[in-house]
Amino acid sequence: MTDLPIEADMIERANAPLRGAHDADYAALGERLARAGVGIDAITAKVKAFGVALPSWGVGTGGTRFARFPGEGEPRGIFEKLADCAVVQQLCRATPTVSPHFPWDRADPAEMRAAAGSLGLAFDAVNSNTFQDHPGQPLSYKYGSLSHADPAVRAQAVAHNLECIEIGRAIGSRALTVWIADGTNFPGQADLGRAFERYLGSMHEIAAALPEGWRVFSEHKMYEPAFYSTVVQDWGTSLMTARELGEKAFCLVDLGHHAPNVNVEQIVARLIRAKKLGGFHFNDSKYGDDDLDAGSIDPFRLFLVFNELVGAGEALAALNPAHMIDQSHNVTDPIESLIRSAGEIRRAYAQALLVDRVALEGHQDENDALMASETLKAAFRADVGPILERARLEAGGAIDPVRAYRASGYRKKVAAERPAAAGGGGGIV
Ligand SMILES: [Mn+2]
Repeated sequence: MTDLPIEADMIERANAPLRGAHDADYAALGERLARAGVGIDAITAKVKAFGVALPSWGVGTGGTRFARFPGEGEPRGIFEKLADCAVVQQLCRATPTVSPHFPWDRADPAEMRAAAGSLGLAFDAVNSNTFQDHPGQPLSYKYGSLSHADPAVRAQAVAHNLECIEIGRAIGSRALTVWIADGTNFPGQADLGRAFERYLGSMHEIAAALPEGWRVFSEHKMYEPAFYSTVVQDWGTSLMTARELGEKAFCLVDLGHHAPNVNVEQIVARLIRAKKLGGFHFNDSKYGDDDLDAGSIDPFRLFLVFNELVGAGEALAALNPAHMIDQSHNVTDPIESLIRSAGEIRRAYAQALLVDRVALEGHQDENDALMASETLKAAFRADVGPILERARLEAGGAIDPVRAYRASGYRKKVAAERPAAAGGGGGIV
């Protein structure tokens, strides 16, 4: 039996007053799409099948680079994080999996798997953490981890990743995401070539330990905490890594891990072409690795990423990239922010499904730049809200999940049960 945090009839009660307007809006959008030869139910079915993993660290307050302001009722460990994730999933029905981070989420794996199962959740990729020192750890990562000059530190970092794989096996995961903070602050601090060679050597050891059917994702990030050079700084290095490691290794694109204005959708297109697109960390940013809610700053960019994914068709299906949210910040209720991100990611997907690809290709072939651009914009401008509502509703979720969440009183309830946490783990990943 399940121990779902939101009472089942609460969602129905929240939906009841919205149902009439939703039905009318869905019918109106259906009629409009039918005029363009698009069947709304087929789009809804695809959106309904699209899931994105929640980051375990995203249900806590991440903080800024300078300070952390704890929220009320923050989860104190993985089991309370799973309960919060279950709230998101119950209401939006778009987030059936959780991506855990170790050692932040360390607990008995059998209990983790059972708890997730009883909440209707499963686990997506496990994340290793060698970007900070942990209590009881013999050697420091201050000057790097998988690329450290000292083989003993590298061995410790490799061993941690192997442990993550073991935990992942036990909780039903099938992928490991590796992001390292290794790099330098000053020219000359490390040899750029030798540091990368050492990183590749460590990653070879990790890749060799992957069980059958597993993948390892290499996540790049341009800078921070290293400000002069980062060992895995961009998709070129990530692709070199994935190619060198072989068939189980892929690249993970975190939307916020690039220089401002970089054409991320083109990177996605290139990684699909290279058959090395492994997955995403969805979020949004204005300046750097801001980890803001997906689609909150530049929804058009999110749409353009999905346009590449949908446009890739069979090539993408073969890659089956992992969809994960990576966000964590300071000023909203994290559950509400995750609900919003899941909705915006599905929105971008639904809009991308509406692109008239035959027309687009025709305009491209005829060099009709204006009509090609307008064809994309027409899909982006479509209000697919009723489709998102219907996808949630049909799966037992809420028409308006944030409103239903607020009506549930969940935050108030957990605030009373969970004393204010001092730690909880950071979110700069
Ligand atoms: Mn990330």
